[in-house]
Amino acid sequence: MEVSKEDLKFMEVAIKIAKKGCYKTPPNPMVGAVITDGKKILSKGYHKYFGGSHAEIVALRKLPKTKKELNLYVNLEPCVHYGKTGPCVDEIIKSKIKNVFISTKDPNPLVNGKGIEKLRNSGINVFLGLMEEEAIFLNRIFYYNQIYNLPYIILKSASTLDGYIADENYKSKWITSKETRDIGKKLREEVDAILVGANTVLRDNPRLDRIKENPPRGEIFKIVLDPEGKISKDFNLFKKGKVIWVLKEGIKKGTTENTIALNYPLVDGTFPLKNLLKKLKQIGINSILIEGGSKTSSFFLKENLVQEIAFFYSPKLLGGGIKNICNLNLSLKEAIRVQNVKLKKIGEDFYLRGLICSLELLKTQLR
Ligand code: AOF
Ligand code: ZN
Repeated sequence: MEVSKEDLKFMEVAIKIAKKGCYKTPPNPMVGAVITDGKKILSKGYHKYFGGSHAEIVALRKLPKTKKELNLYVNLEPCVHYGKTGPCVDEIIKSKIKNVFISTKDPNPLVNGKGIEKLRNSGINVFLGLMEEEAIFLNRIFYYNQIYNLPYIILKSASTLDGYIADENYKSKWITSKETRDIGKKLREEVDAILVGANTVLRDNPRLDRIKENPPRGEIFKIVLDPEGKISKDFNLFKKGKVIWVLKEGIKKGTTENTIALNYPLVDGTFPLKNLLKKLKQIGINSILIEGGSKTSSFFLKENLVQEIAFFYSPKLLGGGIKNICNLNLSLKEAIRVQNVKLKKIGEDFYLRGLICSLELLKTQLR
């Protein structure tokens, strides 16, 4: 059987309904499932929230009785493991589904091809790779987490068109408009944690809260890189949520119920960032938004630990001041490539979103 235009259309629906789980499924992926009789959709389902039923099970439960052979479209390989729910593959095998269309393998080591193998071994036809790129893009945080076992990092900045986040004296606090800043704040809903350097805290005293919490997702983590222990618990960010206070070895700050202090050696002015990220992943942080400042952002970029950028630009020029990124001094040949770039206009301002992490690379890791 060849994959047809109709099949693509059904997978498009699966991906569209998967998005309904947006912000509620992490650390699980967004998954949608569509069951058809080959001509029309008989039932649909999506993974609604972390710990909830898997998409395929939701769709199977809603399926009307039929004697026909059925097709299933799902943007992630059905699971074979017992996690918070039972294996989807077993339920598919018990049903009338004879053809399963899947966008990509599940990189979760507990699944990773075993679902496809079990389906095939029980006589079900499996078609792999339908809308692969769209599916990886949708769940890029999940794929990155599973493949590299590190948190996915989004770097945010708000600057003038020539890349200045403040004037020389840090006097210009707001560069972009209120409307743009509110959109910037919504980025916090996409991630488990926000990371800033201590200087940003000392200068702006930000709260770093989400606009709205998103149960059953836990409270946001606020990570502060404070090598010299310059900040204190009087700052706003300690008022709500959980704080991870990263300090130079030897500097003591007490760990409380809502504050975890971590100590690392400082080499050339920076922490061993990859080790820190591994630790944060163990704590349960799968995605991080870096919200400043300039040096903090640049250290992560330098170590190739940033996967995505969200840059806001105001149509102004300063010609000098504090740059959004500094000290990288790359040659054009070494320049960090930004792909899948999307640009949106917000009033006078611009919102640019792009990937540093290559979808192609993630794709090759799945094979
Ligand atoms: C599916 N369908 O809708 C989703 C899947 O703890 P659990 O039982 O929810 O399992 C979570 C893992 O299952 C997750 O890491 C991913 O590998 C897979 N997600 N699989 O067949 C779904 N959400
Ligand atoms: Zn499942």
